[in-house]
Amino acid sequence: MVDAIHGDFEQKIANDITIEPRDTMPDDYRKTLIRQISQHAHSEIVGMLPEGNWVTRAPSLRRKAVLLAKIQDEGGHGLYLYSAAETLGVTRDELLDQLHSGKAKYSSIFNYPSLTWADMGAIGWLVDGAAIMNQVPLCRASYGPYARAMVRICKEESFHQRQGFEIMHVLAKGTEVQKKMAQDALNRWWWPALMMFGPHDSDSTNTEQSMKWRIKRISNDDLRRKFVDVTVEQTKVLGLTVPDKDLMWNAETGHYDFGAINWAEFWNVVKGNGPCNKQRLEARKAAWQKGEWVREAAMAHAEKRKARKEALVAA
Ligand code: BYC
Repeated sequence: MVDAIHGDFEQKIANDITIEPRDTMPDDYRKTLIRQISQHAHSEIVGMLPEGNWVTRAPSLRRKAVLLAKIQDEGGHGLYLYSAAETLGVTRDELLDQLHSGKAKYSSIFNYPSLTWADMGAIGWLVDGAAIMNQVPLCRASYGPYARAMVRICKEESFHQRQGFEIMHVLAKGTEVQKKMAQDALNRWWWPALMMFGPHDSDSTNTEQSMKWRIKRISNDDLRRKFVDVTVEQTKVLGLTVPDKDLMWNAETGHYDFGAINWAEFWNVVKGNGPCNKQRLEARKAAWQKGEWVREAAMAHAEKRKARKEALVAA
């Protein structure tokens, strides 16, 4: 169907004109966006949990305040993303039902435990670092509400990454025990961080179509390679070692070659059998149940305000 202002959907995509909620769009485009944006939103709110584990044990008041602010940002990212998904005609309740029933996916990375304080550094540095690499191109995604939400999210993620790197830097330049702790966190988070980018392009079911629709701008493997190139250099600054014996600079390609990813582990985690999948889902469900009175109170307040406004208009 042709839109008089910008031409049809395909033309808008070809001309990099964003698709907006009221525009005509193919059903599959809408479905893909709901899938990706909601998975992303779920990842943000599940991603609050491994860090929440360390709020009461942060080593100083400053560290605690920073960690709290970061976790709060992630809750905010979830809200922007759920709102963006809602513009596609799905309700937040439907999306949360899918999360709570275990039907919806969220990022594999958040099913790993945060065992020491150094994990707060590794999560910020590696997990948020991988997230930025993946999300900066999404600021140019073809769907307007998603692209605009990503702009603010990326700015905040960038601060998160730096605070993570700073924690790692302090530990890596500290006592022998602290350095060991930093190395151990790097060892445990490195491979799961590489898995965050998703399966190899040859095994990725959605990439080809999502790139045609300009939702995704860069493929899973290309983003992963960019991440390795940048992060290996940062590891050198820390004086730590990437846990990959096959990692080697390749002068011909101008990129690092790196070892094989354990895809069996990745799919096992995605299917719900990772170290913390059960715990994460239980925590989200409990938070939803405990929050019922807050939702009810907010609705009652909103209805009261609406009634007062209507009465004023009528008077
Ligand atoms: N974990 O065809 P593919 C954050 C699934 S939050 C689980 O390549 P696509 C942060 C994939 O869904 C980080 N599942 O998929 C928060 C698909 O299954 P379905 C989250 C994964 O969508 C707090 C199947 O595998 N970021 O930044 O083209 C603190 C085949 O994959 C994963 C986003 O969500 C995975 N890692 O590409 C700190 C960004 N990877 O859905 C940080 C937005 C793949 O067909 N999302 N799968 O059943 C994306 O950019 C893309 O969805 C992905 C995957 C690159 C993740």
